[in-house]
Amino acid sequence: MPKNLNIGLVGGGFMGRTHSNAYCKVFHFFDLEYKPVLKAVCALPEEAARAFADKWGFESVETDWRQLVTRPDIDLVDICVPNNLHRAVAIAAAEAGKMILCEKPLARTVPEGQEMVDAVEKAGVPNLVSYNYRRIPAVTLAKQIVDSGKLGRIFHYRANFLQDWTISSNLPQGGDSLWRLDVAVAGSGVTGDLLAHCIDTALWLNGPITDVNAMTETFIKERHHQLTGKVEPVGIDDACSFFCHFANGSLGLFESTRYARGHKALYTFEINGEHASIGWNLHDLHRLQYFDHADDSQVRGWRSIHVSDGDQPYMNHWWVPGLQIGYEHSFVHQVADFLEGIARGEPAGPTFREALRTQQVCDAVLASAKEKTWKEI
Ligand code: SOE
Repeated sequence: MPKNLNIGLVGGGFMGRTHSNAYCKVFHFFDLEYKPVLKAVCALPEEAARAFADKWGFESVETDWRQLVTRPDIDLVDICVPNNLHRAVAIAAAEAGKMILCEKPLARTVPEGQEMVDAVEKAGVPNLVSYNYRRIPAVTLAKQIVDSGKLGRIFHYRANFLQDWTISSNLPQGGDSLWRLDVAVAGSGVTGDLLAHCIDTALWLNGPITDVNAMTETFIKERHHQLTGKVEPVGIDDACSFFCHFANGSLGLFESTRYARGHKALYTFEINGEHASIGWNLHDLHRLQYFDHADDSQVRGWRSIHVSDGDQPYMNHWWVPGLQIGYEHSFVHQVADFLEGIARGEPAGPTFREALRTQQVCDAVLASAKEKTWKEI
């Protein structure tokens, strides 16, 4: 018989929906020892919390996260609130002995993230940071191919995350839906929000980054602030590019912006090795591009692998071979891996400690751009 695992979700926005959907679906598709139960959601105002609870099937609501994290009937606290609250909620949840799943980035800064790592490790509670793109089957397949050594020595790692939703100068900053533009809440702009995804995948696939050299730009310097009602300086980076060295000797090139007109959420990466290369693109997320120099020269070329067969990562849990899945499923896989890890006593990654490495790269990138110099990690 599976054991019930009571979920307490803090935050009822976009990410709260992706995580709730994952808890609803995971037990139908994966054989798990733990069955998630949507016990409580915490959001403000209370009507919004009730509406969210009714829609997703949460049994109860809270309006103060401190109440939620100490409730004896909650086993797992899921943090889906803006970045400035991650630290306080995570530390309180750890002290209350709860398992924690926290949205990315871990924190606004390394010192905040370090406190969170210390808290979960002191409490000995299972913990995971939601870098969901690792769990797109094509990206997980890329990890398996890299780990098999098929690429040989790696020369280049290249990644982009491009959006265009903040180009208008009339867009305000701050408040429920636009906190990502408010540096006090978000910590940074595209670096913590988008490049953090690219860095997490890169560290996972290609190992540690040793030093970085970055530039950032804030194209729109002032915006109306929704909470203060005043026009205030914009403190986030609208765009950031950096290059770096990896410990394995390869060179990295990363770019992210919210000013690439026409691109809504285009995350791409490519790895070039001595024998083979791989590439992936979020807008074609079920495909992995693969070039193998060992192929017969007459038919050698880029293969576009449709990652939808039962022997490819995660796919045996879904429909029948050939029927592809999408973005939402990365969150279902994340919950499945987290719960399986808890059952086995082997944590799924990235743990808070592993996600702190991404935070270290983000902080070094921002410091490098500010000081116009190389920064070691
Ligand atoms: C920002 O627009 C955002 O929603 C990020 O916060 C997510 O992490 C990313 O996956 C999609 O874009």
